[in-house]
Amino acid sequence: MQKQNTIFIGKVSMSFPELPSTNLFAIELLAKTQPEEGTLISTDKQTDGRGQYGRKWESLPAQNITLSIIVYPTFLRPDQQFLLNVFVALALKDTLEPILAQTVSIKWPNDIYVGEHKIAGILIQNSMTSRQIQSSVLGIGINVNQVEFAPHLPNPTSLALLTNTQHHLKELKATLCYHIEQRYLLLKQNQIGPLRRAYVDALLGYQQCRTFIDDEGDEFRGYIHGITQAGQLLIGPSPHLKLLKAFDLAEIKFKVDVEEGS
Ligand code: BT5
Repeated sequence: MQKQNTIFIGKVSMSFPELPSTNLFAIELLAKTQPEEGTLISTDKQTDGRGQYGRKWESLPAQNITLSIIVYPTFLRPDQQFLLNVFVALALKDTLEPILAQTVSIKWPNDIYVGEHKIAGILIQNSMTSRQIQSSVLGIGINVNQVEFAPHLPNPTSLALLTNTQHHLKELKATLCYHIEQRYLLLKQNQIGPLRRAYVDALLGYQQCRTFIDDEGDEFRGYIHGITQAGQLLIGPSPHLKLLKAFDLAEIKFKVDVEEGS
């Protein structure tokens, strides 16, 4: 894999043998100082990895990527925060697809999938005023060389499982930084239309009939048509019919049919 240089992402890099959570460390750092934009915090052993809504991210020591990057997207309004998910998810796709030589999808809103299996997760934590996003911690976990996972994880996979080979973590991190920077620069240049288009095109189940679970636990079938400005998922009853309903993350779960997967 080719190592690509960056201008600011990962130029300041802090690496720790062990941390509870790289996101937590980054948030604490932001409370104390103003770290350089692009500061990267990584650890070999994350003992209290966080997912969304208090969920956990589980990663065996020294086998995977667990890192956080600090950026200052002050050019975004609070109602545009979903665009941070968009650019980070696309950067992960850019990073993983050439290695895997197969399609990498984004399971709305921010999980990274190969087939019906989860290879990476994103946790973005923002600090904002009523007018702008002040700082953002981009937390990324990628399953790289781990080949055995706890049985309670629903559908994990890793680069090693998919390629039958071990991967160089430092090089992979450098490639990820490069793609994060490229996509971030597009966002900063206001290339919102192309970024949103690429995100929607990459959605797992886009324009396919899938099963969803609403906030009352009821299952229903529908077609993913895209996302709203705020990043809600648009689901319609047929591939073309324009009778759409927009769902927030808290309202809906996306059922993954693991048995259908790769
Ligand atoms: C995520 O949350 O997928 C976000 C994960 C972000 C992790 C990074 S690591 C560096 C940084 N520091 C942190 O503390 N966090 C970030 P969510 O969409 O809520 O998914 C969490 C769910 O994924 C869990 O409830 C499990 O079901 C599943 N899961 C946990 N670990 C996994 C793994 N290694 N591979 C696949 N699935 C996993």
